[in-house]
Amino acid sequence: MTELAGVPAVDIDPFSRAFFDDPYPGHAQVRETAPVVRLPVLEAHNLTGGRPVVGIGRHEEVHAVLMDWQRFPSGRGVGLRDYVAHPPLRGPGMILEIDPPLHGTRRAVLNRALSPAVVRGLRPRCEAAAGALVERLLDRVEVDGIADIAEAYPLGVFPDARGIEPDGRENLLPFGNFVFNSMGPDNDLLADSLAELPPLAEWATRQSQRDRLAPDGIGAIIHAAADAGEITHAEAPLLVRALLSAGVDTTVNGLGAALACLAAHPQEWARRRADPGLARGAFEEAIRFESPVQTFFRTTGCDLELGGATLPEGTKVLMFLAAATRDPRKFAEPDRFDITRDAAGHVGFGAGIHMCVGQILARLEGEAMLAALARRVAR
Ligand code: OVP
Repeated sequence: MTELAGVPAVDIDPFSRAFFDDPYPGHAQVRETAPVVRLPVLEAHNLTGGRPVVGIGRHEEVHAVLMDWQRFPSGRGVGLRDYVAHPPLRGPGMILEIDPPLHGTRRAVLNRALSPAVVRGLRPRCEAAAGALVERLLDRVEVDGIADIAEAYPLGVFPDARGIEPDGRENLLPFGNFVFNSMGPDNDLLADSLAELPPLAEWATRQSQRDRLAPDGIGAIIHAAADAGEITHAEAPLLVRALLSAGVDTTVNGLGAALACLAAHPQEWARRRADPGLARGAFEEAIRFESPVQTFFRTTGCDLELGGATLPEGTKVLMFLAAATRDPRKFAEPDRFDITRDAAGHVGFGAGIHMCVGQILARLEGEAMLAALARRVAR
C-alpha cells in the first residue's frame, strides 16, 4: 500500500455490527482526528486495486466532495468496491452510480416522477394511511416503533405510490438491506444478504416491468418517459427498480430516527404537539441528528488535494454523512436534538447532483406520520 504523507490512520470498521450498534464514538474519532483519515481496516479487504481508502467526517470536506462530481465521480461505485477491478454485485447502478452527462438525462425523468406536483397528489392518501395506522395501534398495549410504525408505514405507502402489487412486499426490506450491505466489504452481513438475494432480485425486477405497475403511479411516469424517447425502454424498468432499492430502507430509517429522537426528548415532542408549524422542522432535525443514510463513497478521478492531504487517482473516499451532520464547526451543540434549530445545510439527504431525488416524498411520509401521532399520542 502506498504511503499517504501526513494522513493519520483511524482503526475502525465502519461496516461492522459493533460499529452500527454505536457509531457515535467512531464518527467523532474520524471527524476530530483530521480532515482526512486513512481507513486501513477497509484497505485490507483489497477491493480497491491496491489504492488507498480514506474517510472524511467534517462538514466542510463532506460537502465539498458531494458538490464536486468532476473530481469525485460516482461511476466507479459508491461502495467500497472499485468497479474498475471488482464488478458490481448487483445490476448497473442506474442513477446513483452514474456520472454526467448520462446522469442528468435519467435524473430529469426521476425529478419529474417525484416532483412536488406528483407528491402533492399523494398527500391525501399518505395522510389517511398514517391516521388509520395510528388508530389501529391505539388499541394495542405495546407498540414497537420500528416494526409497527417505521417499517409498517413506508411499506404500505411507498409501494402503493410507486404502483406495485400487494404480493411479495415482505421482500422489500431484505432487498433494501442487500443494497446497503453491498456498499461495504465482504463481511458476514453481506454474505447473509447474498444468500437470500436471488429470489429478491428476481421479484424486484419483475415488479418493475410496465405491465406490473399501476397506470397512475410513479413507475408509470418513468415508463412514459421511454415512450417520449427521453430514456430507452430498456432503462425504464431499471430506473423503476432503483426506486425500490433507494426508497424503502431510507424512509424506514428516517421515520425510525424521528420516532427514537422524539421518544427520547419528550419536551421536543410536547413542543411539536403544541405547534403543528414545527412539523417540518421536527422531521428535518431528525434527519440531521441520525442521517438515515450513514455513508457513501466517491472515487478520486485524478491525483488531487483534499483537506490538506494529497490523494492519488483511484482513492476511495468514505463520506461519513452522519458525522458531518453533527460537526460542531457547522452546527452549534450538534448532539442536542432541537426541532426549532435551523438544520439547513445538513447532508442527511446528500448535496449536489445526486442529492436525494425522493426527499419531497420522504418528508411527506415523515411529516404525515408525525402529524397523525401528534393528534392522538401524548408521549
Ligand atoms: C439513498 C440509493 C440507495 C441505494 C440504491 C440506489 C440509490 C440506487 O439508485 O440503486 S440513494
